[in-house]
This record gives sequence, structure tokens and C-alpha cells, in this order.
Amino acid sequence: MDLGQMRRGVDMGPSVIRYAGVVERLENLGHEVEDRGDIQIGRPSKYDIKNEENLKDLDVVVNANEMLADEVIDVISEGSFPLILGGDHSIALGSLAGVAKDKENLGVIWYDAHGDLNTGETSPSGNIHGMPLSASMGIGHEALKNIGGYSPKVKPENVVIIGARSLDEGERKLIKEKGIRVYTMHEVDRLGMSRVMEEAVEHVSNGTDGVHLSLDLDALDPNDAPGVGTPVMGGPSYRETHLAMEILAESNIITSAEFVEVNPILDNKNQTAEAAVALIGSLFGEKLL
Ligand code: 4U7
Ligand code: MN
Ligand code: MN
Ligand code: MN
Repeated sequence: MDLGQMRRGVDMGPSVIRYAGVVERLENLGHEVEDRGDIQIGRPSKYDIKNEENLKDLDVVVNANEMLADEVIDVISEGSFPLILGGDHSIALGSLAGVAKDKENLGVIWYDAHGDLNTGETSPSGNIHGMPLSASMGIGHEALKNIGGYSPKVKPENVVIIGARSLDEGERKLIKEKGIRVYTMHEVDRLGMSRVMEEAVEHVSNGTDGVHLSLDLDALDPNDAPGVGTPVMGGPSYRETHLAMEILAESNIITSAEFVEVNPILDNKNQTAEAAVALIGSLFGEKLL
């Protein structure tokens, strides 16, 4: 999927994450892996960029996410852990629609430089990859809210955003209005990643029946993850993010995860895909000793 934003190439993310060895990495940890391949999302003959609702390529994005939601539901019904690779972050719409299907109180960790809390009304870009978290909370366009045939997927009190350093006006307003827990880079600097993650784990595991990790590679500092479409200076390092994944692995609360926004065209020798694979390793219990 690359239609949730305007920079082509992020649809090759899953391909380069595979090339960086994600399957082998997980198998070496003793996990049995079934690679279900790519979801064929289709490509519009003409990019729908002048959408009057300020939602670019809405139809294709919605359709692709319906397919993803079905796929995720299928994986869960087999008793497996859904690990979703992107693609731009609009795919979180389908991931969450699948994961939250029979969960009353899904917790969500949104590890991202951005809030992804825009709607067509508040978005400065019209790019749907900036809207999946609000839509999943039941805010925004009907078609985005109702993927999987129900809404909302998550409650604001079960969400925590980590690593934020670029928020739009409407997103700030929504965060205040809904009381969403956000650890911006200010809190990460002040408290340290270890304390931030401990608090975040506590927050999302309180009264929830599963926790989804949505990790946007642009959360990392662009020095450590240059292959992203919307880089923002001053993010957590590769090491700090490793620590975050290790704390999540120890906490044993994560029931589904997605790694998104790796764009090989913008990357430096697959560095960002390799970072993603190493982080996935840590999330799934990899340790040096
Ligand atoms: B991502 C932005 F205006 N907020 O809505 C927007 F800054 O999934 C960026 O986190 C959104 O990469 C980034 O277009 C979405 C912009
Ligand atoms: Mn982002
Ligand atoms: Mn994002
Ligand atoms: Mn991005």
C-alpha cells in the first residue's frame, strides 16, 4: 500500500523487510512463520488527489483495508499472532478492524513521530496515512470509521502515543478533548525510554483484552531510519527503540503488531528495513545472552 500518502515506493516495504530476513529472524527464535504474501490492493488508473473531501484515494484505501481486516481475522482464528508489514500507515485501519473485531477493550501503542489523528477536515495534506488512529476511535469519514463493518475499534483511554514530535492543530485539540495519553519527545527526553515504556505498558494493559503495537519507522530518528516518507528530526534512537521493544517483549502484553512506512526508494542500503527486522526480533524475544 502506498496510496495513503504521496511518495511512491512505500508499497515495496514488505518486500525489503522480507529481503532483510524477517522470516528467518523469527524462525531462529523458534517461532513457526507463515508468510501469507502481499495483499493485492489494485492501483487507480489515475491518482485521486483532488478529492473534495480531502481524502486522497479514499476508495482504494478503504477497499484494501477491508481485505486486510479479513486476512487478520483469519490469522487470529487460526490461533496465530498477526504481524502486519507495510506499506504506509493507512493500513492500520485494516489491522485494527481485524484485531479489534471481538475485543471490547483493545489497547494500542502508537509508536510514531506523528499522531495520525487527523480527519479530512483537519488534515493539511489529505493523506489518509495521517488519519488511521482517529478513524479507529470513531472520528472522521464514515467509510474510514466503518472498515470491517463496525466502529469504533479502540477507546481513547486505551491508547498511548510514544515519540510524537509533529502534531497538527486539529490533532492537538483531539488529544486534549479525548484525554489521550501521549509521551512526546519531551517526556522521552525527561523520563527516559525505560520509564516511558513502563508507564505505557501499565496504561494499555489496565483492563484491556489485548494490545496492538503500531510502529511507524518514522518514529525513529532519521539518522537511524532514513527510509521514510515523512521524517522528523529528533526522534528516539535505534538503541532506545530496541529497549522499547525489549520491554514490550518482557511485558508479554502484545497480541498483534505492525511495522509500517519503510520506503526503500528513500532508504540508505536497506538500513531502515534492517532496523525494522532487528526491532521485530527484539519484540519477539530476541536476546544476546
Ligand atoms: B504517518 C501530517 F501534516 N500530520 O496529516 C499529515 F504533518 O503515518 C503527517 O505518521 C502525517 O507517517 C504522517 O499529513 C502520517 C502532516
Ligand atoms: Mn509517522
Ligand atoms: Mn504513522
Ligand atoms: Mn510517515
